[in-house]
Amino acid sequence: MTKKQLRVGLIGYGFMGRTHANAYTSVGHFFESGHAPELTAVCARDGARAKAFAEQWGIKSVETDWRKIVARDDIDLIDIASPNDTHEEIAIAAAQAGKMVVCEKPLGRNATESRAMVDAVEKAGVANMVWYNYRRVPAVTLAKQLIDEGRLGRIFHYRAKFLQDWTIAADLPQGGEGLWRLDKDVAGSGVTGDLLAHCIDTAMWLNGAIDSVSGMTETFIKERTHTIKGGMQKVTIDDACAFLARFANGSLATFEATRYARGHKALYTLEINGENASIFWDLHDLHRLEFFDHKDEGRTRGWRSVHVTDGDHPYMDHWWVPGLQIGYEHTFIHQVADFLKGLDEGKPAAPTFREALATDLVTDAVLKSAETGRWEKAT
Ligand code: SOE
Repeated sequence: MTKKQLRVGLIGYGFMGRTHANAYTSVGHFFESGHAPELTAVCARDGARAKAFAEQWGIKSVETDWRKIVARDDIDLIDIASPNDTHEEIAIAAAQAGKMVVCEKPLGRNATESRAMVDAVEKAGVANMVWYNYRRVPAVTLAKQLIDEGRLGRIFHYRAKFLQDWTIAADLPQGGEGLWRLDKDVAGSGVTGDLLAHCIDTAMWLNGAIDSVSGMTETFIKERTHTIKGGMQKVTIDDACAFLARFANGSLATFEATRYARGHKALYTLEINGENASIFWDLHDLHRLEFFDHKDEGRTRGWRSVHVTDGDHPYMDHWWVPGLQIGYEHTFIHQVADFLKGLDEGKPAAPTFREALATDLVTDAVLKSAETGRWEKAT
């Protein structure tokens, strides 16, 4: 098959830049598509480090100004994997230049920025997608299939949490590489936009729209030294957030995220309780889906642990033989595979910018509710 080249300009070489670079590099070995991605250029402010990254990943060209990469004729797709405060400006410029745009989550620092990004890609008519990778864990995609098939019946409860512990130390600075997530000006918010955004995206994909929320947040360490601004500066991100939600389908939900759960590094769990069945999933055991089906014969009824590695499980026919697991990095490969499939079929891969805006409307409503002390509409 003659493949259409998809020349990617990657902006950012941090943790997410690496997950994306790995996805573009690997996808063609495992998934068939009429489109072949090629990492054409990488862009980051630090030229020497961008060059080292380019050498490591076999990328021929390096830029240090994102405007240059956006203006290049030999780039079809701009991939934004740089900190959150850069997303809006780059995405809008890329769309105006007629490039396809994919963007790390959260789309914008708030829904106002995200809306402007949605408008730009829709006006330009360019393909777009936001990297919400946890949808592409095969066990989570299996949960989606079971829900869509009606196996759970009416859904009563949704429960999600994302727990970390990496910011407990009071002498951890804010700002700069790796620590911009603690700086509200750059990140937009703390755990709400960074961690709960994942939980909300998965939740609305599995269980439909969230109608209203009631949230609380806390900033445990009030001041930290600032790597860029210097000196002690007030910390204005939310270190922890918990919220209640009502889904449009009538189900009730609890969500929690924190960077202060000692001992937890990235514990993302979700549980859904329906009339007929329940589902539980845990990122630390990501290849398993726990499933309880009330229709099972009574004496042997119980939670079953499905090892989601068989050829009839989502995505798994592209990998090894049944029983052999895949991991975190594969979720990004799946996301690129779905994007390429979308290009082949002329159907956008989810979540598009517009679909991801819905998540930012929820996170904005949660943060507003934490301030007002009232329930807030999330749509
Ligand atoms: C934060 O530590 C973080 O890296 C998030 O930014 C990612 O989106 C999440 O998947 C893992 O945790």
